[in-house]
Amino acid sequence: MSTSYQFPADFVWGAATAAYQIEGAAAEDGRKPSVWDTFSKIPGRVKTGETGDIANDHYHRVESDVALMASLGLKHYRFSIAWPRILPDGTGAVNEKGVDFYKRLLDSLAKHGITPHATLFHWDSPQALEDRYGSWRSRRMADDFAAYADVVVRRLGDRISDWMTINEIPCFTDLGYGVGKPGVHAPGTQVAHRKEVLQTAHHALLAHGKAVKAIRAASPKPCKIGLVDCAGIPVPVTESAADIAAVKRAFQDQWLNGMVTFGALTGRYSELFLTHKGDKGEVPDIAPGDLEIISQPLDRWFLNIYSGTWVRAAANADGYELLDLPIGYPRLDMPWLNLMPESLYWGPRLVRECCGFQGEVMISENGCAAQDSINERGEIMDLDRVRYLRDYLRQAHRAVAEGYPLKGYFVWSLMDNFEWAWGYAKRFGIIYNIYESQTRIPKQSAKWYAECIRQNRVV
Ligand code: GCO
Repeated sequence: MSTSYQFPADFVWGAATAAYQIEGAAAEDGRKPSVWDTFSKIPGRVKTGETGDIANDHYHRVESDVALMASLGLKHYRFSIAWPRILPDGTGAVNEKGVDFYKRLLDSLAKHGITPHATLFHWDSPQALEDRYGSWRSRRMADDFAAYADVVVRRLGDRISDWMTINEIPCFTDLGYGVGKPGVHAPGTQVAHRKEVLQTAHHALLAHGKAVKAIRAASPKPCKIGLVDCAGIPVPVTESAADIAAVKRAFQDQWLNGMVTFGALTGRYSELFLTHKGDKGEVPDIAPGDLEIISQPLDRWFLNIYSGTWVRAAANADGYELLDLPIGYPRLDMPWLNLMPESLYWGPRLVRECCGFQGEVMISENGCAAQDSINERGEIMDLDRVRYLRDYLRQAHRAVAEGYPLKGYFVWSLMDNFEWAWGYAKRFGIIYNIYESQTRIPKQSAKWYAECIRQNRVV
């Protein structure tokens, strides 16, 4: 069985996108700016000078995009809801026209038998809240996010039972706020001390916890809820007992794992995080009861995994060593996209073994940018992406085969889109987009992925 890479019958095969990266229609039907609208218009912040004003024009092409998904045999679709489309001022009056857009999307998905997985926040916070109180720098953001979650679930909860609260907390906190220099993601703020950066992550975790409660209270039907984590994944150089023990130590303090993964799943920031950051005065202020709110029981834990870090045991105080990559290490088309398929196996395993999480784990993003081109027959033969996806999915299969609770996989991304500070220069889609004409062309990887879905195995 295991060599045919067959998945269990109920394995979730999907594709993912995010609102600001595909929707466009940035000023239409009552939507007001998000911090990404503001940030992308500041010269130099996006390498190509581009914005998400039009993006994939998905707002006007929902029906044909969903039909295209259906033609690939996709049964699950992860997308995000734009807070400033629903609540243009961040709080207060609801923009029902914005809600209607998501109803159109959801009805279209239902028509094609595709299950929606909705992310409430994928980085596009309302500019109004940035102007009012500095968005994530304030605890008020957590309450306003929970109120927004309530509004969405009351209106769309009859059509959605799979919820993701927040996508990748480190990417809009740690990358949104810089010490001594502006953050490289929106809002692109400069702060004086790293503690202030970690404080924004703490507020985002509070927002997650409060939103979980709000979703459960407002949902008209049973639903499953999780947080989308981009945990740093340490991978043992050898699968020896010593290196595996080292990896479990390292998992505690890779990037913001010590806060996000451990805070939400165990109700405590990890011991190594507190030691390392405490020494430098970087641990955020934590009010009594905060970690209780942050660690709401969850049905699912979502991991966005693209790469990892090789680790080995070491005779130092931490018990591990993170290894540098040699020059020439295989990499896809991003500086950080080092080929490390084993990360897809170790992610689900470490969440279970280090945090004791007993719920379902899903890979909510995995994929790669590649230097795609159209050949004379009009095809995109992205064999590098097929190679990448196949290697990673085989490791996902290993996790399932060994009994780790990996229940699903969403490829990033359904189609090429606005890649944040890189603009449209980086293509992550399994569907190619010609932006000038908004023509969608399934790449070879899409055809390959469709066959995986059809056979329910890695082909
Ligand atoms: C991510 C983001 C995506 C990116 C992708 C490639 O969650 O980092 O969810 O929006 O486009 O990861 O960098």
